[in-house]
Amino acid sequence: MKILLIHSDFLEFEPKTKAIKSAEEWKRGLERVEECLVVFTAVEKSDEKNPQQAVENLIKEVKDVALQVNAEKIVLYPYAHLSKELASPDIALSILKGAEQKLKEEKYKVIRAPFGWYKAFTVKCKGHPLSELSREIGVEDVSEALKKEKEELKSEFFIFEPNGKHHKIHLKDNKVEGFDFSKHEKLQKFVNYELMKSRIVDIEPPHIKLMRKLELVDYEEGSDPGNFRW
Ligand code: A3G
Repeated sequence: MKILLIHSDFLEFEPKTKAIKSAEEWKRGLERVEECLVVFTAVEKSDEKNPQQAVENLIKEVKDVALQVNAEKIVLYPYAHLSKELASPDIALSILKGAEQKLKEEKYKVIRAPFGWYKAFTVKCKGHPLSELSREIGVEDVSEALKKEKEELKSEFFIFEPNGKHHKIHLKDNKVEGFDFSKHEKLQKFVNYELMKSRIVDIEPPHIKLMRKLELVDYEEGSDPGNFRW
């Protein structure tokens, strides 16, 4: 994704003609936004690999600049002309909508200029050193992220006795070694379950997409990676 950030006294835009069939509806004519950070955004093909991370990385950059220039209002402006390798309109729009929602959740005022139009616009750049910035935002392939996680995850298992004695156990030839389970049949079943079955996630489970699409569950940014917010 490539973005151009302009800290502005005002932005005026007016959708003129639809550039694509799936252009969003717009009935309001000319729109004027005072005191804002305008984020001209071209979503790129590479962002399709991991749209969720593209949203996260986009809002991180935007928040970073908004904080530095002390802007409370953000205009997300689809601007295809910053790249030659554009994402499909569907994905581009969903990433912009995702960023809009997340920034709103963080109490920014967000105006999203309509997607899929040729628009007339006037922008008054403030002209201070941080008022014109550009950023290139990359994403990591989902499968690469999972691969990394797989490489980093290494589990060790121990059985602790009430008296504090502990035994490191491990799997060898599909048998658990390191503890005598002869008097602990149920514990053995439990340990087998924990150790035999691969607990490493190697593909994204299919329900994740559905849960996010239906907005039932998403990742909680305030916690360690991977924890859910319901
Ligand atoms: C304009 N200034 O750019 N990223 C951003 N916008 C996109 C993309 C993309 N990958 N694909 C389509 N119009 N659009 C006018 C939108 C955007 O509003 C663009 C219009 O569709 C035609 O490409």
